[in-house]
Amino acid sequence: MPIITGAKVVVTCPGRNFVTLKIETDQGIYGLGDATLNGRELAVASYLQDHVIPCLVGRDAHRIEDIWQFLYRGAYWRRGPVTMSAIAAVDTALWDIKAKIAGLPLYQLLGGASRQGVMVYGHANGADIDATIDSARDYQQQGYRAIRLQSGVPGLASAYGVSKDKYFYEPADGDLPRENQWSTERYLRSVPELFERARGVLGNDVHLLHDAHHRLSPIEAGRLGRDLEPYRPFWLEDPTPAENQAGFRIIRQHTTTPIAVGEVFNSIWDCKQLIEEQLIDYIRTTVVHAGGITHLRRIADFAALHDVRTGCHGATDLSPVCMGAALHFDLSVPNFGVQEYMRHTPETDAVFPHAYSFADGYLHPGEEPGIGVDIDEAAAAKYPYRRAYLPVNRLEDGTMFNW
Ligand code: KDG
Ligand code: MG
Repeated sequence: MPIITGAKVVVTCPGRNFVTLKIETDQGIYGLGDATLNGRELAVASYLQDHVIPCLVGRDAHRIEDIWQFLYRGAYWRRGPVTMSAIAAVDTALWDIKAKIAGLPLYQLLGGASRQGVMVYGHANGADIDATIDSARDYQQQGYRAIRLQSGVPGLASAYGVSKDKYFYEPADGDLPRENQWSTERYLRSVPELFERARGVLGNDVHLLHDAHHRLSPIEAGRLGRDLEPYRPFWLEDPTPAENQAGFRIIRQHTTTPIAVGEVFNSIWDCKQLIEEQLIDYIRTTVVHAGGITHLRRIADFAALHDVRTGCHGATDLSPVCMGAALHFDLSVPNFGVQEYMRHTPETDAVFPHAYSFADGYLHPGEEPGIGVDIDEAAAAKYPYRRAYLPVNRLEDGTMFNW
């Protein structure tokens, strides 16, 4: 049995911050896990270094479930994004080790491929509707079968999801939180027009998605969903903050637009009512923020009982290590829906060499043993940590609002 001999946390900032756990074994095989929590990176690094790694040394790396239960059930303080990202990193690294020892790509250990590739959605955005549609056409020409549309809102100086760069969007862009402005009224007027025009230009064969980024009340979300119905969106994401899961009943009473939620969830308990009552259609929890492969499979199996499919978060703050692991999960899970894919910068790709690749609208995790993602520690050392925050949001009268 492979014994854990040590582990270390690598923090690097090749354009943005990433936290990576590397677990080593006495067999010379190591595993990697992503532990990046946007804007709170060092909290997870400390949790791992100071509280988790000392408990790992000497354990059998094959006992993934037992180590997961030790870190979750064994701890008095359960759940929360910091704890669950740390557990996720350990879990992912252990699956990486197990698959490397087996000499198989991870998806083979998860039951094998259920499909030929993982349909991904790209991010089309622009300062106005014309620019967003141009960007979407570009994605369509590259072969994307699913595209998220986000556009600047007339009257607002900046909007969530609109990047300065053509391909690379990085919302965590201030060493202290920048302040954005928000108006639900202006936003609700502009999105249906975006979708009407986009459907006209892009046709019916491409899936169109939209992220409301927790900005609406349930009844406002119901109205937006209803207004978008003629353009058949694949999903409306994060329509409203989900602390009050029962609030989603109101959305369901008003629209048949499919609802996706959960990129900020960290455990099955965050989505229990949403799934049980079939208040959502896609669950967006992913490997790094929801307890790793082990817990994500548990969520997906529970979701399958209620006709909810997966739609893993895949923004740039999820490192290539998370993306690689997510793709093995996506390829194998029966109730797969779609995978978000925001390309990383060339600097990030150089720090994390990986086997996954894009073709014809699909990503494939590749056939390398393990998760197929490595870290070049010498390259990582060239990019020291830089504090970076997501912005905050205020209404036009100065009231703090949801980001
Ligand atoms: O860390 C926050 C980002 O990942 C988030 O703002 C991106 O909403 C997002 C998405 O759907 O990718
Ligand atoms: Mg989102």
